[in-house]
Amino acid sequence: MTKHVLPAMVAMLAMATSALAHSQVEDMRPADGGILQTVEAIELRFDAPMRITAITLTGPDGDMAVTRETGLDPVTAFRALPPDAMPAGAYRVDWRGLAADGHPMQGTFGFTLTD
Ligand SMILES: [Cu+2]
Repeated sequence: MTKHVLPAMVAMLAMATSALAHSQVEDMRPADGGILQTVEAIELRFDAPMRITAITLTGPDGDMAVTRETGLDPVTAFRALPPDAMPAGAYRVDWRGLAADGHPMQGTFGFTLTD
């Protein structure tokens, strides 16, 4: 039984530390799991500046071009534009970034476009 105490404490400490240290995603648009007819922009919000190093949009037919409005500076609000023509279907956004503390971060979310 005591064997399990230390790993649990380490895990709790790690969670507390990362919660303080990392820039965290606060919000994303479209919402994860959202069902929409159109998408005007892909937006990410962070509680501390994040340098987004890569963002990809995968649609029902594969990779799609994304136009960054936000450059490579660390930001709390990132914005990119999807292509004009987006077929109905399932989409996934994958991003990578560097948090304010220098740690690499990544995230994924998805949405569905209807006709
Ligand atoms: Cu960190």
